[in-house]
Amino acid sequence: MKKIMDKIKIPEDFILGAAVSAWQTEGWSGKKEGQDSFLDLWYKNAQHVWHNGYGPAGATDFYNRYQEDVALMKEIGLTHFRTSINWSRFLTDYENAEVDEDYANYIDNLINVLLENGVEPMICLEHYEVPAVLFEQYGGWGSKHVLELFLKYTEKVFERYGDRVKHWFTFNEPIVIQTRVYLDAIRYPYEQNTSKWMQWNYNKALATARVVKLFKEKKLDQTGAKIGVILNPEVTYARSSAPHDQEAARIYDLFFNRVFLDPSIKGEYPQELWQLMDKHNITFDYTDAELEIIKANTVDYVGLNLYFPHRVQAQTATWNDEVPFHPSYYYEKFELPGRNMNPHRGWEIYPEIMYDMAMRMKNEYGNIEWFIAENGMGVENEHRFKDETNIIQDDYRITFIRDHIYQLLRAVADGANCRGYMLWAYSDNVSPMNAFKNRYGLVEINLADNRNRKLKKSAYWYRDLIHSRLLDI
Ligand code: BGP
Repeated sequence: MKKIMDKIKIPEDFILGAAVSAWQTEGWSGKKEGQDSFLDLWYKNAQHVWHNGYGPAGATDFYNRYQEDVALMKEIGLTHFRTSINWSRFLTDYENAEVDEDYANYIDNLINVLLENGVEPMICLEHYEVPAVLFEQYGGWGSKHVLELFLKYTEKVFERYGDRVKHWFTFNEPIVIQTRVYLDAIRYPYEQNTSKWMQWNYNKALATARVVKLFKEKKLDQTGAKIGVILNPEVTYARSSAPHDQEAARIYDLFFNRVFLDPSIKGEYPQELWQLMDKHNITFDYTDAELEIIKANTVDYVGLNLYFPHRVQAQTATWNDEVPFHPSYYYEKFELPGRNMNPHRGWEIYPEIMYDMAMRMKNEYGNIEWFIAENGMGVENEHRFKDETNIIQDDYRITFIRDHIYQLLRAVADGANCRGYMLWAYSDNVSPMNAFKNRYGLVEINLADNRNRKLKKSAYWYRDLIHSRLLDI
């Protein structure tokens, strides 16, 4: 690593940006009858997840206030901004892909304003925004018809914005919704069903390959644009070097990481995963022609969302054979004694995940280009850290970001092909889990005061980092 005094030089082409998603910021302003996403349904039916009455209805009102937000992004100096297009709002008719001109114009304007201000847009086609009606009618991503509708939607998006957007992603964390729905059974329809979970995983991996194919057919690859997927690999550490704990971690990795990393980057599923699916009778429906599409259409790059480590050991409980198969047949989580915690989110803070994942990308995934698409720290009641100038003094966030970027730069120095860091989040926003309880933003959204925006101390720190490209150590 290049050091200047007690600072590390950040490579000039290393992206320093920030992310949000459509649903988590836009609010329901302008949303039409029938345009609910799956998450809207969940929020409408689960009042307990609203935070003091604030939730996705108002969100940060980004839909109306994006110009103000882009001005702040420019002030901070963000080179890249990632958000999504809300599938459920982009169309008025999902079967025939009829575009909602109001929403599509808003996206047009947003992209233009970003570009005019020197902020490169990174656009994700789905960040948990599957239309609710497709879930109710067809079972969501379990259905290949929904996959076809996703392609119709994507085609319209490419036609409309393909001339300007250079960074595209199919999904954000494609494993998450079905994990909550079919493994954890904490979301509608509250059914533990590992087969359905696998089918969703497969259909989304196939959808990514089909979108990559479409991208090439539309010749977007010849415009300098790239297409990828944003995954959330769970950087996994076994409790011990004992064979049973190592095996638990290996299987955990197959089910939760390689299930998307391998088809997206290598174009095929690991043999060990086929064997496990076979053994437990959870193999998804597929055709050889589909597997060929996956093989021929791998992504250009990947975004990785890394927040915390996952620590596993071999399952200690005796499995009740009457319970349907669940991957935890093989593993259980454990908490490392004395770990450094973010108590607000219940997540361990362990910046080495960055370095360890980077080395894995280098050694196991052909050193494909990638970047951190999300990493950040959610904290409750941040207003208590306001100083006399009314600015939130979020030094804990500065330390968090610095420590994580440091590990990335260390990996880059060791040959990792990591191209940047996108902080979660540009601003405070609505979490699918608990609305506005935990705040992640560089920018405070003051809900009680007309959702006014104000930079936090971390925003000034990030601004200085972007300008100096020197990281304190
Ligand atoms: C990621 C999601 C984001 C965001 C973030 C913070 O997994 O991609 O959308 O929500 O996590 O997590 P949470 O909101 O659950 O605290």
